[in-house]
Amino acid sequence: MWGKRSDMIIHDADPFNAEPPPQALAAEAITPVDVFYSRNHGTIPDIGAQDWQLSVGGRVARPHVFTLDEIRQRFARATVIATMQCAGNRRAGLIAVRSIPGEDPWGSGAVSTAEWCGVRLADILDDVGAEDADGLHVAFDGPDVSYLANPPQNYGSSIDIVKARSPEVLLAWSMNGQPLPRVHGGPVRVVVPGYIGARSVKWVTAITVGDAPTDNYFQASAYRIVAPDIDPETIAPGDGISLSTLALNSDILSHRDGDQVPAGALTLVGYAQAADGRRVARVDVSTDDGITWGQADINLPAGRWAWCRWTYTVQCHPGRLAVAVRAFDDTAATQPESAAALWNPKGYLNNSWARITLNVT
Ligand SMILES: Nc1nc2c(c(=O)[nH]1)N[C@H]1C(S)=C(S)[C@@H](COP(=O)(O)O)O[C@H]1N2
Ligand SMILES: [Mo]
Repeated sequence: MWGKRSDMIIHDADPFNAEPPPQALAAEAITPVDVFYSRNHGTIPDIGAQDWQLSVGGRVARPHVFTLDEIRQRFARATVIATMQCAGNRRAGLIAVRSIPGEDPWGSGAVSTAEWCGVRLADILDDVGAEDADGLHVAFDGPDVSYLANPPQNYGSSIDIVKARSPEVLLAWSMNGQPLPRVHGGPVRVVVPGYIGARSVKWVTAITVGDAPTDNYFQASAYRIVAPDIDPETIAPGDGISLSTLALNSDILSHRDGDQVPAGALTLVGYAQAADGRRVARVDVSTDDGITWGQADINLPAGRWAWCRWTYTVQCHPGRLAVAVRAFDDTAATQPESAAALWNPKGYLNNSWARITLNVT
């Protein structure tokens, strides 16, 4: 489906929602396109590169409608290696604490890394003479209509003007050196490194500078952290805490909970990603459920916005091996221990310690 590997875990066929098995993510620093997770809220549009248009307006001096040719010709090309992560990544860990009706049980695979190429959003904003006052927001609209929204509406989202003008934020038309595939937002999508995937609007057709976040359902009602005692059916626009930056996170990709492994040398592989462009300073692995810890080997990330991969080898004996992983960033911040401490009614941003139990035989 959609050019993906046949072993993808399909949560829904339409809207298409699928994640790779974690072992497939473990293999490479840059995720192959056929492995990259995909998250959609409506039917995937079919827009030809020649037909695509982007209208930029709102608080700008010279509103303008761009074609892809114009964007390619007039602006400098920019490339960023960035890890995209859905706010619902690792939701299954929250569901294990308490059920989350109506939301897909994403496992470890709603996170992937690509080399994105296009132009800087900042250059487009400069070109149209966007206002630059504090507190402005830049809204993105996609053409895909979501019947999961209340009321049904096109997919949209917004980010603050400071992030929008940061050099890592792109309008991308290529992914890993190929034209951006339709399922990932081709011909052109927004890529907002460091923010939840929901802000990286696909098939973007309108950009609007305004003095408040967009009132689109996916900004005003979804992708917000709501208190554990609130019934999500009763959430009104503006309730809860709006999500932007991802949290420091890490996970085990090479093995899954309950896997059987032979006694002897065991090598675990995973990733860690720091929040907001910070660095991963250390990754700790425990094989006694968090009592003692050893340090994993960490590979230099492919860039400031990319995950950092780690490996850890341990000699193991027959029995039960309770593995836990936690990362530290360069401010010494670390991950919360328990998923229960993070449980929220929509199941977002689980960045608790990664934990699996292996059966060593
Ligand atoms: N137009 C549009 N953009 C969208 C979405 C969508 O449903 N429609 N889903 C968002 C979410 S929640 C995520 S996590 C990422 C997923 O991007 P991918 O499918 O390329 O992995 O796209 C975001 N952009
Ligand atoms: Mo997402």
